[in-house]
Order: sequence, then structure tokens, then C-alpha cells
Amino acid sequence: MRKLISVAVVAACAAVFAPAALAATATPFGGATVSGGILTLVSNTGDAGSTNDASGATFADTGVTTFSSISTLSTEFDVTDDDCKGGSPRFQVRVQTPSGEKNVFVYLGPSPSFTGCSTNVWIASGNLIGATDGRYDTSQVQAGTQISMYAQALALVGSYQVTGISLVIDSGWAFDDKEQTVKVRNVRVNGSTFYTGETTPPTTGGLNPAQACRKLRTEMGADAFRAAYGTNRNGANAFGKCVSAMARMKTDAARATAVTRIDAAAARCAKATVTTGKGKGKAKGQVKKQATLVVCLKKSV
Ligand SMILES: [Ca+2]
Ligand SMILES: [Ca+2]
Repeated sequence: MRKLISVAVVAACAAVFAPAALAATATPFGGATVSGGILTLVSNTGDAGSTNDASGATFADTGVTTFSSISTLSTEFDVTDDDCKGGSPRFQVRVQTPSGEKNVFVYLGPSPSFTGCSTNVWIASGNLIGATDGRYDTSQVQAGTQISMYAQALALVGSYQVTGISLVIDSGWAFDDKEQTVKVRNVRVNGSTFYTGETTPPTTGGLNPAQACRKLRTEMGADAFRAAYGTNRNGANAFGKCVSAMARMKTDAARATAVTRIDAAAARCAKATVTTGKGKGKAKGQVKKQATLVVCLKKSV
């Protein structure tokens, strides 16, 4: 009961006297830029200036106190150029140790080398708190502990106050062109999420084969669709032939792109046929136009 009362008193006092919680912030540095809610980090060690040799963002007022108070640390990242390497990209958690401030590095990418990241694809790190694959480097605090699991890092620095959390890239030097670029979004530190990206409605989402064919049939018109895909007398098998063709494409995204391309090609066929179809008699001209249109449509798929 006594405990309950003191908790209630503390809570009441906090409500009255404590300043309102500061909104969490993310501050880019170095060569970092933000566009469309996405953070782009560049490390260019091949040009004249040193400002862009390293890039990152620092996250503040997330409510983190000690290292052990970090419950969530995650990000989505897209290595556009050239790879993960040399300990970059990484989270960097600065802690106050008895012998001064030190950094704990938390590497992104596949362990144990943290190189060989897929490029031009968004990779979710998952919550790195609890990681068991040796991506915690606490060697600034204690020599020889550069390949630690989260539990080992926690045992070593858990009670230390955190003085800064950042996400960093700085390995331009590791590549032939001396330049590394990594895009970042949905960075989570406990309850705060940074760089959430623009909410783009899935208008250009992928299509499975049947969806792609239905969309295409609607867009180019049933007659043109039958002419383009049909192989029997009245084009009755057009839908099946379309599905077969679409199924040969590897991804839903590729099919969505194909629908747009084929629809545009079909429109060009129709336009070209109107202007070039000629014949002596009106009926003969119509037949010739129709034949030209069909040939054109078949080529477009
Ligand atoms: Ca530079
Ligand atoms: Ca490069």
C-alpha cells in the first residue's frame, strides 16, 4: 500500500512539476539530405570537401536513459551504392562510462561480415535489441569485444547513461569510386519513429497474372484485347493466352509495368492504323485497316 501511495504521489508531482516531454527529434549531419520523408546518407571520400565524408542523423528526446532502457532500435535501409562495408551503415549508441564517453556500434547488414548487402531494395533490420548474431561492437569500452551479442553488450554497458544515438555511414573509402550511399526510413528508437516516408497510395502496386489481364482488357478494350491475344477464330481464348503470357513474367511489379506498356502500344496501333489504312473502296479499306491493326496489336504484347 505504501508503495502504491508513493507511486501515485510521484505521478501526481510529475504531472504538476515536470516539464512536458520534449518531442523526439532527428537531426541530419554531414552529407545527409532529406527528401520525401526519406533520409539519404552519403559518404564521399573521393571529392574535395570533407563535410560529406560521413553522414548520419542523431536522434534525441526519445526517452532513452540508460543503455538498458533501449527497447527498440530498428530501421529500414536501402543501399543504393555500393554495399555495406567497413562497419557502415551502423547505429552508434554513445554511453557515459567511468572513463569518459564511448561509442557502442550496432552494425547493419548480414553478419558476421556486415558486407554483401543487396542493393536498391529496402531491407528491414528488425529490432536489433536482443540480437544474437554478434553485431554489437563494444570494443571502445572493452578491448576485444567487437563481436558481441546484445546480451553481452547489455552486461557490459547496460547501466551506463546514453548520451546520444545516431545512425551513421562513413565507408566511402572502402569502394572503388570512394562513395557509399544508403537511404534510410522508419528509424525506430523505443516509441519514436523517424523518416516515415511519404504515404504513397499503392496505385502502381503489383498485379498477379489474372489481375493484369483484367486490367489490360478494360484499358485497351475487349475487341483490341481479343485481337492482341486471341489465337482461335473469334479470339475466345484471349484471356487464357494473356494469363499464360503474364505468368511468364517474374514479378507482380513487372506485370503492372507490362500492362501500362501494352496499353500504350495498343493505343499507338489504333492511332497509326487510322492514318495509314488506305484502300480503293471504303469496305476494302476497312478490312485492310483491321488487318493492319491486328498485326500491330499482336506485336505489342
Ligand atoms: Ca568528401
Ligand atoms: Ca559508389
